[in-house]
Amino acid sequence: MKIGILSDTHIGYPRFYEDSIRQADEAFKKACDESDLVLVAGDIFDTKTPKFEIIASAMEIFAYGKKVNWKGKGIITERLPVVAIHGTHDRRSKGMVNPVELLERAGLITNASDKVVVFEKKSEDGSIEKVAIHGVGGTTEDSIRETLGKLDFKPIAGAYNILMLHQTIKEVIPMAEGISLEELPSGFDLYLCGHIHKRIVIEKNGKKLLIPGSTVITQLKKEEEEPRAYVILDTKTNELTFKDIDSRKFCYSEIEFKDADLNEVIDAIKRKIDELIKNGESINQPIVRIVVTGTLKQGVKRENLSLQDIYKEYEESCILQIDNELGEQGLKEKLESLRKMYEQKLSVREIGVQSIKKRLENTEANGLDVEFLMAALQDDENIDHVLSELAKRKAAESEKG
Ligand SMILES: [Mn+2]
Repeated sequence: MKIGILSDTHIGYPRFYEDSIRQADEAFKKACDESDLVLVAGDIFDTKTPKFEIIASAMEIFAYGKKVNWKGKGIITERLPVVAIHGTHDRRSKGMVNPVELLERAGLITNASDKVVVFEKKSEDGSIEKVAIHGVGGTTEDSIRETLGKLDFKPIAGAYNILMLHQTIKEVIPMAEGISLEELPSGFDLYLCGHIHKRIVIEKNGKKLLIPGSTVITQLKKEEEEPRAYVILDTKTNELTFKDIDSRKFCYSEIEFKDADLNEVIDAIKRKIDELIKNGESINQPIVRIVVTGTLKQGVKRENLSLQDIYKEYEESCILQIDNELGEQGLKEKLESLRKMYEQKLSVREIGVQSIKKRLENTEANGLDVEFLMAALQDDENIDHVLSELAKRKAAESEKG
């Protein structure tokens, strides 16, 4: 079977409203045209209660799925082979109707949030191929394990099994709260996850994870520079092919300065923008984000960097965002702020000592040297040392008494 996959269309995303609709439209329609079954891994909408205008746009897009001749492609299952889950943006609490359920009730999608749906395709030679989608609607990071435990999904024998979810995956974003591939139930042919807006395929301990990425740019992060895409999965070969859509181009660049004056900064920003937008005239203005970092000449203030003229100059040629992260501190100012920090730290420490004393009042450790405790507890490996030290002191005290 050919399966068309997309995610995080964020229809109605306010900053790039038109893009969110047009790019979702292209990705969804092409995915329908090129496959026997389409999967959407959550965050179809940007908010949980979108305006009617946004819902109407989404309905127009998904109405295309009803016009496709799925039967002609060999699909023998009665339900619509456009399968979606809700994400974290279009999730509402239990008992309330979320906008993905609206699409379901309008007959425009098959909602696989927290359930399994199976599709069958009959080939020309009469053989039947089965694909099972095990859907997990987007949920909070602290409840996903419980949800997975309750659902207790197991691969169906004789089928190509896909676990579709919408969570942070630790292997992809290690710093964040999330769930690791290892914790996901095993034995699925593909783990499909929305939520992360960058495209990724990784394979670890026999688990193949696909993150299709969003169809619209939302965060203006460096990692979003790749074109937006949908994916075609061939279940026979297990091959995944990213198909770029005609998405608005996005360029990100950081420029670092050292003791620069304002003209230098302005010239460098302009040169960088020219360089970024020169390749390829597009009908769509590209999105350009420039982050300026580093230091300015002594006496030059970062607030005096006026970007208005640059914004005006490039108004026609790109959607521009410049982030001024320049520091203005000379050595003297830096020392001064360090001194202030130190001063504050000292007082915070004193407050800490008071509050620890209070907390120990009703424990065995009452009356012990809090200063000693504070010093010893700097390192968590010292806890055992502190406990043994406390025991010694107690013993010494009771001998005295
Ligand atoms: Mn998203």
